[in-house]
Amino acid sequence: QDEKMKWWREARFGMFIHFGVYAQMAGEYKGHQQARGGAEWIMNRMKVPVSEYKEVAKKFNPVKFNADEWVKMAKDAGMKYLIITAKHHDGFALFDSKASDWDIMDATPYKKDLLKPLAEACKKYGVKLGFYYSQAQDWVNPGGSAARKLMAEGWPNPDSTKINNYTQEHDGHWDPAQETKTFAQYIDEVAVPQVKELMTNYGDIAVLWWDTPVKMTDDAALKLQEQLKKQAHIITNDRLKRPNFSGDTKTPEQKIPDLSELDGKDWETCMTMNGTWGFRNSDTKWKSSETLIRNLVDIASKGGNYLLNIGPKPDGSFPDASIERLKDLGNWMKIYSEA
Ligand code: JFZ
Repeated sequence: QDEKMKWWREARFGMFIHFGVYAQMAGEYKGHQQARGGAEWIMNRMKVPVSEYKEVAKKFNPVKFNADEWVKMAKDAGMKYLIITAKHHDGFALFDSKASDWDIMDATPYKKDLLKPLAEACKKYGVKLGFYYSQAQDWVNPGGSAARKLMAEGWPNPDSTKINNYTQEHDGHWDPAQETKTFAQYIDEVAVPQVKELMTNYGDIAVLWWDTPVKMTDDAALKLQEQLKKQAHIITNDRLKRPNFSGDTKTPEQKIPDLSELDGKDWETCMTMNGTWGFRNSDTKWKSSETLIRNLVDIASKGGNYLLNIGPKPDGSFPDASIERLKDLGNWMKIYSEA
């Protein structure tokens, strides 16, 4: 246990990457801005029907994606690991999955596994690779769960009352296509096989980052956990299922705990550079480089790790504001590692 945590405890700094079809929408639907939440939530917040969201995927073509560039930017900023959304709540797999057609191979014009080159680049540059996998919420693969959110007021759909009532009666779902299978079927037919793919096809995986265990059962959690045995040293967070599945690390979100809140468990603060995890054109509320450096120092001094997010643009490049901040962090790191 202590042995597998060794690199993580020394790492201090990692890169989070939220990338998927939502980047293509960038916080806007039919000319309306999403009112609340991260742009990666647009499908749920604005109740985009499954068929329409699949149409958006047909435009998702991240031709400027360059794995070496991404990993070098992380490494030059002083980051020791990288965690990418292999699948977020929209259920879209950024990798070649045999378990679902809702993946980058079959649903987009790009038709290349994005995680393969990323895994190779991580290996090449000595950056640890982790996968974020939304195990419970999946708004496209039938049977996945959906957090109950009312329709965003920013999208004045004339049917919003009807749709809101529908979501209340259908466990958060807004499209009948989401419910043609049971949650247990979704777990067996999509989640478990996909986690197996992630654990088998990409070499050494350092972290599995679970999220939002909406409707999770012990049975589902056990089956998913079983797949992790293929990676002897994998570290997991505490979001697989509560209670009983506490994982190795806890992940306070967007906040740095006070010393008095720490209980000896390993922890990692994940944070955005602006106000969204997934790319959003209109979000220009960037934290200053100085703030990010202070956060890193604060977190490191308390024994935690800082997982700082990038939301790449739909073409696969990083926003300029993010690149600038990564450079500033890297320069600061260089000065203080040589001193
Ligand atoms: C989740 C996701 O819903 C979100 O899109 C993003 O991926 C983020 C990193 O994780 O959001 C959460 C999860 C947990 C809490 C808050 C937001 N929490 O524990 O307060």
